[in-house]
Amino acid sequence: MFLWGTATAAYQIEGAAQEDDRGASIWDTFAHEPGRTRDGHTGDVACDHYHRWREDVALMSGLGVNAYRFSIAWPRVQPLGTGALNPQGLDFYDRLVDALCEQGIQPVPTLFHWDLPQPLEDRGGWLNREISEMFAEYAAIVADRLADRVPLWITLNEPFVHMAFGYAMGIHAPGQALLTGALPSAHHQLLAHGLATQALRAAGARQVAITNNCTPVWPASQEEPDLKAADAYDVLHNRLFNDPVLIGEYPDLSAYTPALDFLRDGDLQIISTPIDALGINYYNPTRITAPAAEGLPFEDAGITGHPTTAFGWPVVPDGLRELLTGLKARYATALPPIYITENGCSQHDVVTADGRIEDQARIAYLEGHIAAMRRAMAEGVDVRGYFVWSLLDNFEWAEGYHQRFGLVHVDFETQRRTPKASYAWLKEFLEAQKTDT
Ligand code: IFM
Repeated sequence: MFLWGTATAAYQIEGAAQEDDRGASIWDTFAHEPGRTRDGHTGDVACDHYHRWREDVALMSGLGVNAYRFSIAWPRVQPLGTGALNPQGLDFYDRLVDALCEQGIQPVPTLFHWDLPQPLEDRGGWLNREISEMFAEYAAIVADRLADRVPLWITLNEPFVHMAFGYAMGIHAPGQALLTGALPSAHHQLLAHGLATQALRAAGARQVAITNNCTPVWPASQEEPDLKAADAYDVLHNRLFNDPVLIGEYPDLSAYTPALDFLRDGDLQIISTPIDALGINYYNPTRITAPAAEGLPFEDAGITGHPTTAFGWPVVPDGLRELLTGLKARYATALPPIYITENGCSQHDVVTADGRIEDQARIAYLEGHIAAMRRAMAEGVDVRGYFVWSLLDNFEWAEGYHQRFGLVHVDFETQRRTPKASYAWLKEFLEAQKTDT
């Protein structure tokens, strides 16, 4: 069965940041530091999903999706990140999973979507190799409870973004600006993925995946310096996270680091523990040119000539086909089935006087990207599911509540949910899929 779903993440929707013995995460700390997020927004309340989850499950049921990708907040399950578990945290996800199953919606949990327990950050965060083992311990705890009802598990969400924004540039939690010094955080996340894959299997999980956000990289010209810069960017954004998982080796990282001194014997075998699927998040391609000054070996050249989202991201649906066929060409038989675990756009949504949200640009975005995914499938890429980012407008990290990605509008004053025109469009689209098959 092809999975059609929506996606969310714990810190972006749950709220209830201090309830039922949830521990603090790095995002609680970061968002409360002055100047870190736009207008000082935090996820303290977010969409209040922790209390309104029944309504949100009903929205998905009304939409007609057969899958839901959500993330589990590690600090809810283990407030200190290791050791004692918090039964109330596990109970929350247990109830959610039951409610989804009752509605015929397959739960697809992600174990880490950037909300590291703060006590683990105090021990070095992902720069500390030991966190990888703690992550596997946490994965086993969650799977012991849920694996009987959860067929597909995702270990990490977008380790590239967590490394680049969180540890290299400091624009996401934990706010470190280490530039290439951030690379160990990538390795330790990947090691955590491998160890967790093994722990999940031992605890009865049937299928395990990792979600990488990938981008087709376009050189700004066919001149040698631009080609070289584009290759360096492809290494950092895509291959650093796909190669070790799928083929058990790192790409050439010499443009970034003289030595992989974080790598130990046996690590790559663990990281390349076979997975059952690869999650891909796609938003846009990236155009790269040679750097004008010393520093990183590439520069973002920007993409013009395409519509843009409210974030200013170029809308290039065929980039999804290009990405998927490119992955197949590169990894061939090492490429497992793919799930598009996120795709969607922020728009300047307007609520009309009679309360409607006519987000036609979002409909065009989704229609175009689904068509591009289907072209890739026709070219032989094995895609098994597509998840819209996102079910609800939510806390968009450093942008706070200023970027709206939802199929459902959220009034953050009242928590009122209003399905947008894109929700009605997707509902009709999904109904048509049922009659087509
Ligand atoms: O909101 C994020 C999500 O948490 C991870 N992928 C990209 C989305 C839009 O920026």
